[in-house]
Amino acid sequence: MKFNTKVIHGGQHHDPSTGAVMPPVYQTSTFVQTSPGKPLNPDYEYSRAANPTRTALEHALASIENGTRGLAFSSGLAATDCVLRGLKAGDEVIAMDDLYGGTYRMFTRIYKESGIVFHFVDMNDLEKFQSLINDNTRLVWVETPTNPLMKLADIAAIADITKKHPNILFAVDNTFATPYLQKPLDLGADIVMHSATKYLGGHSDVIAGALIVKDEELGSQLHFQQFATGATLGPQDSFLVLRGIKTLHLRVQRHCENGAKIAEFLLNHPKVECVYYPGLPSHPFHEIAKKQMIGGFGGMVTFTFKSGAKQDAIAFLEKLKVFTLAESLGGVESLANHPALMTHASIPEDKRKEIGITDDLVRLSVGVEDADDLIEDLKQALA
Ligand code: P1T
Repeated sequence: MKFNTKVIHGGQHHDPSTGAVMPPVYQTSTFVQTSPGKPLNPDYEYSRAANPTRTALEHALASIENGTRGLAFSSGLAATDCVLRGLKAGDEVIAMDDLYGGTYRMFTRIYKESGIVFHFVDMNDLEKFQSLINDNTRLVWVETPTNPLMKLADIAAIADITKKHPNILFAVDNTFATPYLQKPLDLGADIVMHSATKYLGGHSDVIAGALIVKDEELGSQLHFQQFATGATLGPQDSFLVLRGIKTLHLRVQRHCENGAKIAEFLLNHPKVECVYYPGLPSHPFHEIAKKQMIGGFGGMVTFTFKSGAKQDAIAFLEKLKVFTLAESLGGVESLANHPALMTHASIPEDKRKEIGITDDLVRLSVGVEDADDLIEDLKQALA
């Protein structure tokens, strides 16, 4: 199947008991057994291990990312946590130096405390990256494009390096790109992670996470971690994400069109200093974007003010009318965010400055409204 068919049919079956076209919300914690240890249906005994609505979503996830196994979690961070739980004290992780603030907080305040060593590096410096690999390296963690600076990493080039080291897993947070634009497993990554709260769900009505892998053994190990620790997605939320996936291709196409128009508008605005959008030829990683993001460059646009003033960013955000000032991204409605004060406040100020999350930096999640209305809104707020 082609991608646009997979989002609707991939891994899906009509409900065997009723013929329902959409999988019912199996709102049940447990399943009947006919004799001790003999469930009526051998696939289901307790919903932490498996639930049919979650299974339907997990099959869809595996299908759209070209994996063999999908796992649905109670949040994006729970999905990330599941991967990190496989590590022990002394193991080392090499991570991109620009990450969602919550991921950075988990790495530095939870796992660093338990003895795991983290190296944060710009993955575009492949020599520097390679020089950090040693016998203790177990995981390479990349976001591309990154949140919020829209940096890119060359997934295939990193996979070429990690493949030479059988003990290293290479994970890609594909939240910003979505599988409509970018398929990390095809490019050589071992694990794809999603905050399914974002584009997969697509309607700002659910918190969810996902892991997808190609290797079946790795899939079983991750499922065991998830089952044994418990951060599974409930049936109602699984249904919502599954429904979201069915229009992913339509939505992302429009997010890309609107994102490109807004990036262009901001680029030509006299009060705007820098625009970070991988679709712009001036973007430092535009060539990598053209190579690995197929069909568009997404709906996330970040920019700074010519004045460099935090107050200008705040005044702009307070004046928006169509864009909503809120954390999160990837929903049908346009959102605006001040990373330093909101989503990335958990990164210490000196670290934020070091990587470029300045106080005049604004991040836009461009929705699927009419682009003219969005541009008018930005115009009046900038004025
Ligand atoms: O919020 P949660 O579903 O747990 O996902 C965490 C997460 C992981 N990775 C990326 C790239 C993310 O953007 C997020 C969540 N981000 C926001 C809430 C935000 O506004 O940036």
